[in-house]
Amino acid sequence: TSQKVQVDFDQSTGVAVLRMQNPPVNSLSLEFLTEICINLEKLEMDKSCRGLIVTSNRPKVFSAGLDIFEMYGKTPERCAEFWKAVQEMWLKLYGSSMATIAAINGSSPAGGCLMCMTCDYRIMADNPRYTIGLNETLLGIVAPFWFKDTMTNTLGHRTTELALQLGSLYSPAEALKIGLVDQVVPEDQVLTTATEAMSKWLAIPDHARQITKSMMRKSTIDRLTANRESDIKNFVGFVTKASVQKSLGMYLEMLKNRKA
Ligand code: CO8
Repeated sequence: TSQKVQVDFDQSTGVAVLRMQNPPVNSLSLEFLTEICINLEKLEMDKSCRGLIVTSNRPKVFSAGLDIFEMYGKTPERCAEFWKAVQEMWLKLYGSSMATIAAINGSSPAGGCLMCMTCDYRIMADNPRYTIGLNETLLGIVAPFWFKDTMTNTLGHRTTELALQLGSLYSPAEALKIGLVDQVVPEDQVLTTATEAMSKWLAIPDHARQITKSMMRKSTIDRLTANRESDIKNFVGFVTKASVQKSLGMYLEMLKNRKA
């Protein structure tokens, strides 16, 4: 464990809890993503670790998604390195052989929503101020195909079509209704509910659950694995465009003004 990622592993249950703590809003920077990946790899290699609960140690926010500053005013080389780390995080989580549960104790836009959708099961706090969704279009950017695939696998084609084009951010109740989360519980019960749910997942023989999970997700994972380089090129080309930089600048300005 380290500064931005706190991992507590319970030997007796085989369940690890990974808490994100990258102030103020757990935005996914290159450094933070790298730390998350290192911790995921360690847990994945530990055969006694069968379940993973991902949650936030920050108030009100699960994760604000990708760090917008990693996409704003950066060199193409740096953008490429950043994007590779985003891919890596997704590949590790979506392909994890552990049973994974997102304990969503705050807002979770864009990359934060992606993280949640990589998990096998999602539990969200019932606070109506929290939102979750892939809001990329609101920033003038486009969710990559594997974000889209992950959402399609979760919600189905039509709901994803609406959600992605409109950049919809859903309240917990709305998210439950469309199946973006599986359970909504009082805020102080998110983690205990996740722990209870995990025991159900771990009651299934690991090998049968793992092979089934892989069967459901393999084609989606293979699609990115086979196209990582072109996906990086595409991201760098898109995000460094003057028009996209302008959109991101305006969005950052909006975030700042909204506060005042
Ligand atoms: N990246 C960097 N900084 C951020 C981000 C972010 N994603 N989100 C918030 N911050 C900053 C804010 O600007 C603010 O900075 P400062 O204190 O210097 O003014 C600080 O964090 C705190 O933010 P708030 O005051 O807004 O905190 P709140 O608790 O009121 O709200 C929210 C928290 C709900 C998370 C809110 O900050 C928010 O909505 N943030 C924006 C989230 C967002 O839209 N993220 C999208 C990122 S893009 C992405 O993840 C996928 C991109 C896919 C690539 C597409 C291909 C090109």
